[in-house]
Amino acid sequence: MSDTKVYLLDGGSLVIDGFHVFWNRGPGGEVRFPCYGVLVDHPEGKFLYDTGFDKEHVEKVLPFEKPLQTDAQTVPGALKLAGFRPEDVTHVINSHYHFDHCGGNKYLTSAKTLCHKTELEACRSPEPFEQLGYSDRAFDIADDIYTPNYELLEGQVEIAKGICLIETPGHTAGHYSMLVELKGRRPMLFTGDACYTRQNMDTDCISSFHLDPVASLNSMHQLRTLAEEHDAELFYSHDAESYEEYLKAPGYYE
Ligand code: 5PN
Ligand code: ZN
Ligand code: ZN
Repeated sequence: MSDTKVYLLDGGSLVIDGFHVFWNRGPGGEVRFPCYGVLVDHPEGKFLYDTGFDKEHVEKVLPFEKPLQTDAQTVPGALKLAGFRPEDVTHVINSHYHFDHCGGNKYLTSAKTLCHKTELEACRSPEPFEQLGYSDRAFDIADDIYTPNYELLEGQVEIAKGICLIETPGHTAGHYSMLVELKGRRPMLFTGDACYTRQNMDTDCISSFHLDPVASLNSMHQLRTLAEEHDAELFYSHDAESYEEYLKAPGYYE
């Protein structure tokens, strides 16, 4: 059996305000940040954690976020760079169902969709202040796109040997971070939106998009502790500076 490989699939970038990245702290002003998916090529399947945003959706619903996405930064384009086709993906896992993490699900029609039970409920009946975040529901539309084959999860789950989903609620109701163990390097801990950037972690400052700020802060602390315990490297969801240093497909971690 081949060993596990991890590919980061570049998904383009969006703009939000500095006060959204650093809640009540800022500084304000435009911040352009990356979006990406994580393909774990594993003996038990090909697992894709997060699928970025759908450019058409953002242009229509949130044009003020100024989406940049080339064809190579769509899910099919980025998979191709890594040497895969959408049909090869066996499992889709979304950290949560904000539009910038599930926009490419609609391409992955052969995959099983792993989903936190609470997150699916939350995105189907969002609080008023969550409606924009949960505005792209194409992934859940049964008729004209596809019928996702959901498997609902709760708690901490090892979805395949060495791939563990960690509950990190607060940003949303049912958020999952992901820890991946590899043969040849430190474990990789993908925070998802439980921590946008290294600076959020280092300054104990959560993002302004959240369901529960106290739970958000606790989840960020949980990730810090987990990284220390496992000697894991933290990979942040929207950190332009760190992202430059990450290896992107066709490169991979193993
Ligand atoms: C990138 C981004 N923009 C807007 C929102 C929102 O309203 O909730 C989450 C979110 C985002 O991640
Ligand atoms: Zn989010
Ligand atoms: Zn996000």
